Amino acid sequence: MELAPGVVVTTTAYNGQVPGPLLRLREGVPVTIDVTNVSANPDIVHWHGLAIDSLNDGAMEEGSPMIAPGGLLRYTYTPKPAGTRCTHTRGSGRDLSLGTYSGQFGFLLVEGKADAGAYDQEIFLAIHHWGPSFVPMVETMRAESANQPMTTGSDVGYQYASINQHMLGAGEPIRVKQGQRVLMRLLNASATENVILALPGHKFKVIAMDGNPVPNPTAVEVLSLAVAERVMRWSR
Ligand SMILES: [Cu+2]
Repeated sequence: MELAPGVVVTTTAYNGQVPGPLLRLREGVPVTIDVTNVSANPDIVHWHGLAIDSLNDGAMEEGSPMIAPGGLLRYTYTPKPAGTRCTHTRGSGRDLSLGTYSGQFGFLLVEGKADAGAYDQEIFLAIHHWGPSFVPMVETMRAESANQPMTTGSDVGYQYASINQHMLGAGEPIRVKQGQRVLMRLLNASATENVILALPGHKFKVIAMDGNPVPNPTAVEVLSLAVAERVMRWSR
């Protein structure tokens, strides 16, 4: 994947694309999704934010099966509740080329009766961090009292960040016309980093968080997304 001219990362991805294919499902309408694992490692697909049975949920700790290399798994479930959800793989152990460090994530939209209202454009933005490595974790408070940095373990640091396929400045800009109403669906698909976003000169009206409608949509200048959090907002 070429994040920017000359900046290339190698990763595993759904159908060879990052983010993976956009899945649009209807709330309450059963689906069957076949996943073939053509990678060299056992894998699993987690359907994040869905209320479904544990065999199909794609969570090892709940007993969902892994997909062996070369194997196929058929997921069958009835998607609910409506909202901006996502798919991603799970786990990695200490291998930073696997699991949520990889490009295996994508948007999963469960469309319900409640509509987001009229809009001119719908834009999907997924944020991810690349080039992970273990870095020393420094506990600053204790470092202060000891008068020197104290390494207490390891953390993960990254070389690059991207929005969809590209680093800031390297991709196509979002093109809008004056007065357009733009529905943005944002996903923090980073393995470990929280994300703060702003679009100077614009405000975002947050209408859903973590895929679920907020009771009082509020206009904000800065959005903060925890890992795997999704925000849906209006931008003018
Ligand atoms: Cu998740």
